[in-house]
Amino acid sequence: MGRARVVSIIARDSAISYVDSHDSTATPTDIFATSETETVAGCAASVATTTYQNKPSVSPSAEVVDSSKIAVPSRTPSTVPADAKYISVRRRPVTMLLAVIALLCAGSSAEVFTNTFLVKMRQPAERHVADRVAARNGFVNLGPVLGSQTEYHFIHRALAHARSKRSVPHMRRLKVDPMVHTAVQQPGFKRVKKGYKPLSVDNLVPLYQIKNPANPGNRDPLDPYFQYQWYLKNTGQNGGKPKLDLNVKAAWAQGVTGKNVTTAIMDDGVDYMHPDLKYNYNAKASYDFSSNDPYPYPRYTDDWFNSHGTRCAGEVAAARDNGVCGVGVAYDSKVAGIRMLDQPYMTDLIEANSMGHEPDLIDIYSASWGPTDDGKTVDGPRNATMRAIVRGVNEGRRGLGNIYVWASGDGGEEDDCNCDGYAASMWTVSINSAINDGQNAHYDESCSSTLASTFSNGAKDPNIGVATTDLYGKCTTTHSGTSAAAPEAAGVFALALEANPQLTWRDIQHLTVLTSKRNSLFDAKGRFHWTMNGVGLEFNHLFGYGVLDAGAMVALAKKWKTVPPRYHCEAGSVLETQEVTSDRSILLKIKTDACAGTEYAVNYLEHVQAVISVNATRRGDLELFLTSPMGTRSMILSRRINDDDHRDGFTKWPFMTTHTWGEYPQGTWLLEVSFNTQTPQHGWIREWTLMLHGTREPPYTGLPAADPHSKLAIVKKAHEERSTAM
Ligand SMILES: [Ca+2]
Ligand SMILES: [Ca+2]
Ligand SMILES: [Ca+2]
Repeated sequence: MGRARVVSIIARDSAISYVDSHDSTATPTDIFATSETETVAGCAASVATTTYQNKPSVSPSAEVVDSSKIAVPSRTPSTVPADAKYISVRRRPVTMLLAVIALLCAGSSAEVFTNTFLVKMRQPAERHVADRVAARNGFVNLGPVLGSQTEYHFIHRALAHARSKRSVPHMRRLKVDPMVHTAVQQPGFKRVKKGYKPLSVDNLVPLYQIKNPANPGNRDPLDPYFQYQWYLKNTGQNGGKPKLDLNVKAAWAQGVTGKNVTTAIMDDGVDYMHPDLKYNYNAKASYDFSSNDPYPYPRYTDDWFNSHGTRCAGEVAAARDNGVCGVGVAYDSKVAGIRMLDQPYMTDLIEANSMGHEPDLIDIYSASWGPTDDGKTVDGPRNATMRAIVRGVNEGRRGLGNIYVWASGDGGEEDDCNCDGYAASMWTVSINSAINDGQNAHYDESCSSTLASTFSNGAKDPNIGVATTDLYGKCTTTHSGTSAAAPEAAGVFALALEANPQLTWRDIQHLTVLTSKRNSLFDAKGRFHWTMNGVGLEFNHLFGYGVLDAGAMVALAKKWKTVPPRYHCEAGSVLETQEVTSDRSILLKIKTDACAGTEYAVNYLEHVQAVISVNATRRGDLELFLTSPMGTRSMILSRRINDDDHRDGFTKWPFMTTHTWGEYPQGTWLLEVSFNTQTPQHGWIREWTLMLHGTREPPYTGLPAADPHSKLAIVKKAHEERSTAM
């Protein structure tokens, strides 16, 4: 019920004032992301905000929240610990309204401008009216942005796709049109596919090794490449660890194969004529945002550069027992192709339109791309894309919320996925990878926002990659990177959604936490150990809560009861600037009652965000640790040796941790700010705001826990003991 109202808030354009990212009126102090809306920030120069001017009433579970309600507790809590020297805690004033912040920046090179424009009409206009406005000014209207009647996506075909200056005359032309309120030329930026390795012809394996189709059921698929799909069934082939796999057979044996679930592959296109994909292709839900047509077929290049999406699609939904390649994790599910990567520059509107495409036809969006993994980039979703994600989780799947699955990144130990605003978002499920013997892949990044892991390449034998479909009807055994890991997770979630179509986006995350397994995953370098959090859940900084277990997830999904409503509590802020030097770390404290006594009280955590502004003479030498009142210490930023930024730092960047899932947030939180370097450095921490997200009620009360040793039983027991003690 409440959810529908929130939806209307998001959709009510009149209530929103957009500030162009280069509008000087957008000062950093205007910006704050509370609640689910999240997020975040980047270089001040390119921060864009969305401010809600009126105060809507908001459902507790929806992902956009009136922060004036969240922020102000009914009484002034004892948030300032007597012993806290460095700290001032203050609650945000009532006037602070919701802001969506997009990010930008640092590490990116000189800006470029594309030939596309976000055009906002003075009043709602039908599509054909907007078409006329475009035509009379020399533009083509590509369509509405996120279904809006006031915002449209225009292109000017005579302009170069990318140039270094804004096209002022074209913008002016639009702006003087009486129908047009504002026009913003879209900046272009880089988004890279994860895990792309140049192909050699040897990797391409011939197709059509027809075998007799036989009865499906409890037996192994007959598809010729199934034997290479060790991530589906690991028998120890090629030096792998037996039973270290996604345990999909246990899900299939429960009669669950992904029926009626659609996963969109947001990538460089999908070869939907492929004999292993064509019957599971959902054309209605597909689109090509790179060339604006309904056919997201990959663009041909000699080196097969655009094979990425096709490979990802096969992992999710390649057909079973058809004699072609292998099988998808959810081989009766559908895939949609959303082609959006294959162009010189990405824009906010292409990302937004992709992530908001057909949110009632598409259940799961799988993304294996992101900001450059060079270990010095800090970047994430911009304004329209952030709105698309928020709309997806609030309204998609008819209100249950879309599932966004994200590859955590291929930057290796030199990068930190918390610097990738897509992976670190609460609304994406970020997935890392392990190789066939349980160690992390050499390209894996680590960060506290990763929720779980699946499998990818990295074993000594290059052929022990991910076997799947390939371009032009072929098959491959060498799909690679966390790219290959994310679609496996999408497939597992498709199984869970068939088992229980009522699961919300949050249910999927809870199921992931409760059913992922440590199995034999380990850090090859011995840096990150498995650790128990305050309610008995084991996590690892590399792997999150462990490897997905499809059989266990489907079994629990079948009896799942939707978790209670979600609340958002701004637990406190430290706003005094403190100097940090290489020989003097800073320890900040926030003591919080987690909004106790208000209607936004959070008693059982889901995500925690530390929104931080800090800069340093060398950003890459900074490390940040967040410790919960129950003693769980999350490394929310690790050293990045290639990041030599000395100017931008982080501006209101929402570092996120999943490691305190299920914990109780009341008490003192600690933030350690330090340098990890031999070279003298110094910096300034200017803000730390602690955002708590979770439920007021214990989340698993209605769920029977048959096995007393299961993760569910352990957390449930902890929660029960607590509520009786209270
Ligand atoms: Ca096309
Ligand atoms: Ca097949
Ligand atoms: Ca990265």
